[in-house]
Amino acid sequence: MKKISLNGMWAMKINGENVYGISNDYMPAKVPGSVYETLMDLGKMPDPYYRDNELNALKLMEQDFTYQTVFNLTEDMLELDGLLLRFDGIDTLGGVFLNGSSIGKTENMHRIWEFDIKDLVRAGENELRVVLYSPTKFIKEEQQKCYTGGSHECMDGFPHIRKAHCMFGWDWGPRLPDAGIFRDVNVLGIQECRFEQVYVRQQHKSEGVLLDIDWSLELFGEETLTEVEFQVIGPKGDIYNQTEDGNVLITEPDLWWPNGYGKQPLYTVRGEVRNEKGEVLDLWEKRIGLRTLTVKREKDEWGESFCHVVNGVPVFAMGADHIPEDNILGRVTKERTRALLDDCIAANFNSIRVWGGGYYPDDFFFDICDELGLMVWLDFMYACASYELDDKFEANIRQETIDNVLRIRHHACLALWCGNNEMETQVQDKAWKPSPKQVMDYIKIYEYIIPSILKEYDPMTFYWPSSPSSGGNYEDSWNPNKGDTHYWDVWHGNKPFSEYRKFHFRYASEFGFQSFPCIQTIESFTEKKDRNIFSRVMEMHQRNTAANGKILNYISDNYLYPKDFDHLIYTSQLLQADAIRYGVEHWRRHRGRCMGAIVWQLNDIWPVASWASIDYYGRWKALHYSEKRFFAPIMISCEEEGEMTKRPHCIEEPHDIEKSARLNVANETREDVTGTVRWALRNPKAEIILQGEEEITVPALTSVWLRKLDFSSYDELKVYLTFEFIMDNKVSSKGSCLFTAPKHFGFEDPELNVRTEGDKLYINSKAYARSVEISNIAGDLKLSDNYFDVNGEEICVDILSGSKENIRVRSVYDIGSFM
Ligand code: BMA
Repeated sequence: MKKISLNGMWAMKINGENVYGISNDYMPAKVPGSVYETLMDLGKMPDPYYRDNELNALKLMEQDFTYQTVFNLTEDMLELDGLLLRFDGIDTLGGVFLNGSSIGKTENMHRIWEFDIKDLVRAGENELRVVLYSPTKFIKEEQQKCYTGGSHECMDGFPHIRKAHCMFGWDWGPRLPDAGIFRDVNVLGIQECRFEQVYVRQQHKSEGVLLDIDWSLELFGEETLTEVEFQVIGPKGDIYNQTEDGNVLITEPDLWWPNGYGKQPLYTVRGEVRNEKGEVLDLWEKRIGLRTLTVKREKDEWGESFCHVVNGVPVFAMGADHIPEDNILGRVTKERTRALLDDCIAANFNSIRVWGGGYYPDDFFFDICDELGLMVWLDFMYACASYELDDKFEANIRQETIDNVLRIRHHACLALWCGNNEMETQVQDKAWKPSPKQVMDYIKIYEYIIPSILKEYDPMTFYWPSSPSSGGNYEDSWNPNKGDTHYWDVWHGNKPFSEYRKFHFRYASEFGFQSFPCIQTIESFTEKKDRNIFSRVMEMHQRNTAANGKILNYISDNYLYPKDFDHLIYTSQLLQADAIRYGVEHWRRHRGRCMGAIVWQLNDIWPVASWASIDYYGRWKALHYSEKRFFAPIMISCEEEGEMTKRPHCIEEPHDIEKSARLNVANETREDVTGTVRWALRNPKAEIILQGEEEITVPALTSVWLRKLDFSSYDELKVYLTFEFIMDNKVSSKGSCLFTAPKHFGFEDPELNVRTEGDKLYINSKAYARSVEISNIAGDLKLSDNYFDVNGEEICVDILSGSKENIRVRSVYDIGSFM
């Protein structure tokens, strides 16, 4: 097959008067690219992420746009049996014109569009035009014809268009429904035939892994004799050929594992179709990983399990929910995605859930997840809405499903396909006022159309109808003891962190807590006068209307009133880290009953206050460092009782309360581990009052409880507990806990200081310093650890990247000290 790339500089114009007063002349535009990207590159439009620039950028989308290019074809191309124009992604509503004739329409950004151009092209120059129609006008018009409801932060009518929903706004995202040609454009020249599809099915047997390769060809010319041959190249370059029955047997297979459980070897499967003359007509090449991967759902004493099983091993899923990495799609690059996913590995993730309100990620996203060992829970792109199914919509989403299943199914990382985000529960609860037909349409789409396509195209991958769900059919959807759960009572429901302990979900696929990004990120979209969380600009960058109130409310429960804006940001990040740690540690302590903790959310689409652990610029919030600790394969944690759980308000009539600690060590590796648990009860100066230690063995893939320690006779305002797990003379995991809210603890000034020696930082404290933050003025510091506790000692951390200049430290002690 011949491929002529049409990527490069095209021309683009705005059709009509626009908010920026830009003329209707053609201007140079990059393809792949978008309207916003082009106008920003040319300096014709200000950055829509700055202050409230979003508002004008949204108005611009009421226009239509024309993209135009000219490409050359040679005589010999014209002689080929098939000529196709292929768009890997158009956003979204397009009319495609070749040499003045209409060749088709596009109406779904999630699909691949191919047009037969054989009879329309000529040797020499050919003119290609793509007109992109206003997405905002379209949804408005369609909504008038038929009501479909959905998330209130998103624009009315968004379910009518197959375009990343969050481009129309979300509770963490702006309304910037850009338009463009966002993936590759090619002319494909086909001689005789091409691969229509190739499916590699694995059978894990005692003699090795048998690859059963199923393929089909799409014919363009006369039917001729062809030969199809496959070969597999192992991770060390070893070659495996097909046996007579067409299968390939991999003896001594090197299995693929999620991060933390083993390595990620990848095998390349290469196929060729040749004609009688031996000419190669088409090539197919993909990398696969040898593994079995499914979800175990078995009745047990608590309900029904929900757990990834990889190569027979039950895996506790640890990770976060992924949203699109940028509203301007052209800014999502392989390098940026790799940096984000590397950060997931740095925080000990083994999983990631791609949330259904965005778009199906690029191939490189899945390639990187294959390489890093991140299991992908992949939602189909439907979220928080009700959809109206008619013949046209059905045909459209059928092809969308087929395109994406064919594109993604071979990836080792693909753990699960999921029908949608939160729709089973929301349609059932009539959250968006679905019509009775829409309630039925829901079942038709997610429990018939999509699964029947998967049965045909990817029967080996587990399918789950919705997240959350207990298995579908609107049955028991909220059951915490069955299927996966989204738990939002902490945060949306204003419940205290300890509420997490009331639940032992089988798999928590969403739970989250918001925070503000760090000051440097806030500076990127504000002027000095905006830097107050209730300013108009800050509120434009806080899309969950109740959120600022919630943050302040949770601060009042936990911390002293922060002395300034910068300490408010810091405190919000500590709260976020505290909250999520509270949940995850609890669920890991109950490994076996709970088998997944996927934090809402990993990343941001623009600079904003949100649930993300990594902000838009890739800066780690306190939560991400905390994730590194509480997702560590071997983790010690403490289930404490104290004022927060027994007497949350100090004005209650005085009564004795339990102050106790139950330590637990969780081992998420495939080996048993033996080590020493050491604990110490300390005063605010970090001096030890009482201590103990115990040697324990934690069997592989379990968690082990230690006996309860009772400290009820001590003053909760003056003691705290430190604990660590030591293996081979090294502390592998540690932590500390208070028996009162941090706001009421009698902290003493730790007189923190920091010194740099090469790539190391030494942090020194004279007393208990809780949640020590190390930062620099540039806001570019990445460390081996941060936001940790220092117990009147010196702690060393590695500088992984960033400037060593102007480094500062602070701790909880500083939040409320106005002196
Ligand atoms: C979840 C998600 C998102 C949303 C988040 C925070 O339910 O599925 O729709 O952004 O909550 O509210």
